[in-house]
Amino acid sequence: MNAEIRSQFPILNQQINGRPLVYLDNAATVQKPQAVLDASQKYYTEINTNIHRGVHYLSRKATDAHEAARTSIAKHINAPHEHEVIFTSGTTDGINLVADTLTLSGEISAGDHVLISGLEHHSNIVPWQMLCQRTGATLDVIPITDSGEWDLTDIDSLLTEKTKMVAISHVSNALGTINPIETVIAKAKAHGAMVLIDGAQSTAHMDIDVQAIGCDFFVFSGHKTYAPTGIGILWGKTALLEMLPPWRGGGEMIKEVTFEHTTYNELPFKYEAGTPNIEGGIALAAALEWMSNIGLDVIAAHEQKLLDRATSAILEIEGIKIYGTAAHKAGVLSFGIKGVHHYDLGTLIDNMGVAVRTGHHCCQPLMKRFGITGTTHASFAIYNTEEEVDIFIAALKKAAMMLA
Ligand code: C6P
Repeated sequence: MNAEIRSQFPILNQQINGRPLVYLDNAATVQKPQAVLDASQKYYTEINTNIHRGVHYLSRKATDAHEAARTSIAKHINAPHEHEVIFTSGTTDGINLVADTLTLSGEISAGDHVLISGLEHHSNIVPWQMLCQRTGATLDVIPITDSGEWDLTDIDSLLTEKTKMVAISHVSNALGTINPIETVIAKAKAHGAMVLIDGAQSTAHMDIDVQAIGCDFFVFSGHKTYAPTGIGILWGKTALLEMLPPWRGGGEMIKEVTFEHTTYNELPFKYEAGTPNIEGGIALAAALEWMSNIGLDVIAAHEQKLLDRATSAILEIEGIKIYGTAAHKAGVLSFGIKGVHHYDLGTLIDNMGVAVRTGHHCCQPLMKRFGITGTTHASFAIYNTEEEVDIFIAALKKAAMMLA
């Protein structure tokens, strides 16, 4: 079964430095299956034109395909209304949209608090910092335990009636921790705070049901869910999206423009100024459908098997330290080897055909929490094999010996 799935990824069928590519950088971006490549190609070879703007045949066809993609994506995340599904360029774009419109609206102001956690990606830190600088609000941070989990000991003093927004990640990109978002969402809701979930690292590994999660906003990136780069989704509750002001001005987001005054379009177009990534949206719907056809539970179970195999094998290496040892983890293995710099390690194993990520993973505050500048980081996807895990571990052992 895995061999059949793997065969759907043409990029994996190549040699790097004379060795078969072992691609373990999936948290950064996943490779694209043929079904998604076909959806992109079909768009450009059969449909391409601008949408919502023409009466000609292709324009209607492209508009229908774009809106059908929105419908399909809404269904995938169980959004109650498809007008709540906003096309963005990715997770970063979605978070900035929410933070900026909250700033513009005055919905968050001096004296209010925003709560994030200590393991957030910079994309879920900096926009809130900017919001705080612009509004006079205060940024609070859930601390992180040695195992890389939220330390919720003081949550009741961190999350109070002053907290207006709780912006937290579903799964940590740097450590793989699956965060107990339900606990924090329940507390946020008890205090009337809004909740944004950064789903960049969860959407490719678990079923997403925004209604069951109980958040107000959910954001993710297409490129981490087997779709192209430059496309993503912001889902938000109708009442909030109606209440917040438009973000960027331009075509499509307007109802009527005069030099004196502009009225704005209804949802979702109010937040979609300019020509969208039409092909990206269509390919994203194809990618989510492709994942659903395999089954998110099947994907998660496979990645867990690889993670368990890699974790027990890596512990045999002298001087190894795993960062992120939570009981509930997605397929991410972040580690350091005593006396070895992560860049040297990453470079050496790249010479052996193994692609891993090294560095701070856009989580500098988290690295600081562990007193390090970065880690080496392997992350697994449905197309990876047990054999690849063994090649990765053997390469690591060899590199560690050379660098010792
Ligand atoms: N993490 C990684 O290697 P964009 O760049 O907008 O698609 O996604 C940003 C982002 C936000 N939140 C989390 C939890 C993320 O993991 C990412 C992207 C990549 O881990 C690039 S640093």
